[in-house]
Amino acid sequence: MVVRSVQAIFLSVLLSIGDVSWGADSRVKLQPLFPGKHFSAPVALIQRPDGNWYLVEQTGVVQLLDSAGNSQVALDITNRVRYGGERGLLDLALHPEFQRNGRVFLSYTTERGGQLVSVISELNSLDQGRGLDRASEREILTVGQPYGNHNGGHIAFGPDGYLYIGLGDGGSAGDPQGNGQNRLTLLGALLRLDVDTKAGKPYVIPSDNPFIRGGGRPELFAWGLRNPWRWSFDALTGDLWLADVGQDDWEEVNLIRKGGNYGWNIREGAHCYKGENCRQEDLIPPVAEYSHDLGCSVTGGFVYRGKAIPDLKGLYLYGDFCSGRIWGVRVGEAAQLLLASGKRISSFAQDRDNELYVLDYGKGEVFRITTR
Ligand SMILES: [Ca+2]
Repeated sequence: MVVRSVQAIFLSVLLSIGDVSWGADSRVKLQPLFPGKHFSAPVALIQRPDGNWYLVEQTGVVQLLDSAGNSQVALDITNRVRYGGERGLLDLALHPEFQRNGRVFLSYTTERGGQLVSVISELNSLDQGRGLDRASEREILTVGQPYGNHNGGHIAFGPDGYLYIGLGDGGSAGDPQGNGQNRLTLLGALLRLDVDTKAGKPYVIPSDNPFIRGGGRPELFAWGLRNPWRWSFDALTGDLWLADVGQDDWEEVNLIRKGGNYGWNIREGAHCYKGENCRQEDLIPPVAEYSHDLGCSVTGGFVYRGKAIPDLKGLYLYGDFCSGRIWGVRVGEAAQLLLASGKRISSFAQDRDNELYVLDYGKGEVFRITTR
């Protein structure tokens, strides 16, 4: 308890002087990307091929920003979005051929007939994306959410050109419906869809999805997840790194394999979730984990493939929403603390040069990760 209270004091000091890069062992620092700009509940930042940015506000707004920080509202769907807590507009993804076809994908929660629903939809950009056309929205997939939390919501295209979608276990606590281990639900899983269909269908199943011939929903790519909050493909190798938010004790980082079962709610991190003994075989353990002494909710980042910080090359960066700590890890090695930032890290972002950024949910700011 003594250790815990000392950490609590340390943390409160950090949070109160959050702009200071803290500690002699800090290996990076944060530099404002858009000085003076404060966004409302920022949860995602995506750079367009032309260098401009889309910043996603959880309330239901997408801001378009140029490199000088000039912003304009590209999309406002606040009237379609159910916002609050872990609900809201949660992500945006650009089609790999965005420059040619202007296709933009959204992920958000809404309410229908009194029930919370996750929506994955697509719309077209106008004027090379200066505006996103609300009227062109068409739905790709909807998934009912039994509780308000653990909605996942991250979407991204893989190097294979398919759309990946992360969904949480449906919520509450402890996964009362057992969705994580149920391959017949889309909840608690990472999905993979082919959205380049010509037959008028919103999507088709990629021919090598693991359950295309049975054994589970064919949309599933990996399963046994609790609440995947931010994941990414290594820009060099294509490896898929995913952060899965823990329940009571352990936050985890996973390297995702096709068809893999990541253990929830049998295990939390590398530990049995309840009791001392649990099934271990066929459950893929995390690459890294940390206890709730060091944070409370993991936010996944990216493998650093930029040039500005050679020291970080090949490290997977991730952070914690509550403590603001940022770590780096390589497979088979211990995680390294890079910075105790004091920020409420809601997301990381990667630019065209593979340099990395963090979003601070607390003050609504965006920071570039730089050398000390
Ligand atoms: Ca797990």
